[in-house]
Amino acid sequence: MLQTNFVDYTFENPLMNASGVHCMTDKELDELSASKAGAFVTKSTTINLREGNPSPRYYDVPLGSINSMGLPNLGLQYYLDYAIDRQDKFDAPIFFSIAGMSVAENIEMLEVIQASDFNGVTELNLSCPNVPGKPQVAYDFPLTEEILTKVFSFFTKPLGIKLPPYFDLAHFDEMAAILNKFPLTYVNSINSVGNGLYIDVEQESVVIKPKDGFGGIGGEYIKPTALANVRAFYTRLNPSIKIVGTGGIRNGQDAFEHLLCGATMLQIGTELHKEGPAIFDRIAAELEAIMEEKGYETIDEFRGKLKSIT
Ligand code: RRO
Repeated sequence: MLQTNFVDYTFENPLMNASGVHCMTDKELDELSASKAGAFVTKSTTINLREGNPSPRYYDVPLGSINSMGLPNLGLQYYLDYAIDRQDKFDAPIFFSIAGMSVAENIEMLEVIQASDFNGVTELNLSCPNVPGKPQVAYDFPLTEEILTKVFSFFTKPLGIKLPPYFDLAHFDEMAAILNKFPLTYVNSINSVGNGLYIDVEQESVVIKPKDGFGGIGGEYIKPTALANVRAFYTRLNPSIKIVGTGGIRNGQDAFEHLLCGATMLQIGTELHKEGPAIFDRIAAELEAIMEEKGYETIDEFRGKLKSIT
C-alpha cells in the first residue's frame, strides 16, 4: 500500500512529475492527472508567457539529461485558470510551481495566488539554473531569508520551496537554520545540478545550444547528491516541514532509497521525459514489490529510517 498523507490529504501514492517535465500544457497536465501518479505539479511559471532559450535545449543522455530550457512557460494566468478549473474535478490537491525572475515578481505572483480560489499547494522555485544572468536564488542565503520573510508576511496557503543541491555540511546547517524560521509545508530537494557540460565526442561539440552547452544535469548522475540533500534536510528541519525527494529516480529501488532518507513525496523528471506517464505504473509496482519482499505494509514503517553504521 503506497498511500501517503501530506497536506491533510491521503495521496494514492507519493509519485509525481518534477516541474518542467510533461507539465507545460493543459494536455500534458491532464495526461499526468489521468496517470498512476499520486499528484502532479505545473511548469514553473512567470507572470507573462516566456519562450525560453533557443533549441536544442534539452538532451537525453545514457545516464541522465542536460537541459537549459530557460523557463519557457505559458504564464501565471494560464496555469491558475487550469488549476482552479480542475481542482474540483480531481480529488488530489494540485501543486503549482512559480519561478519569478525577481523577488518582486515572486511576491506579485504569490499575491495573486493568495487572493485566488486556488486551494492546492504552491511550490516556490528558488533554484532555476538556466536563465542567463540570473544566479540560482537559493545559493544566496541572505536573499533566500529575505524572500521567505516577505512571503510569509502575507501568504497563508500551503507553500513549499524547490532548492538547488548543496554540497557542504556547513551549507546544509546554514540553510536548514534559515528554513526552520518559517512555516514551510515542504522543501523539495533537488533541482537539477546546475551548469554541467555534456560533450558529443564524435561531433567534438556540446549538445545544447544555450550558454555554450552548459545546463542542468538530471537523472542517474545526480541520485547520490539528491539522496544526501533529502537526508540532510530530513535530519535538520522541524518535523512539520516535509521533504519532497527529487533526483535520479528511475525505478522502485531509487524511490525506496529516497523514502528511506526521509522523503514524503517523490518527483521524477528525467526518466518521465524518457518514458512518458506510463512510468508511474512501473515505479509504483516496483516499489510495492520491494516493500512486499521486505515485509513492509506502509511507507510510514520505513520512511526516514536509514541506518548509520555504529
Ligand atoms: O526551465 C528551465 O530551464 C529549468 C528550470 Br525553471 C528549473 O528549475 N530547473 C531546470 O533544470 N530547468
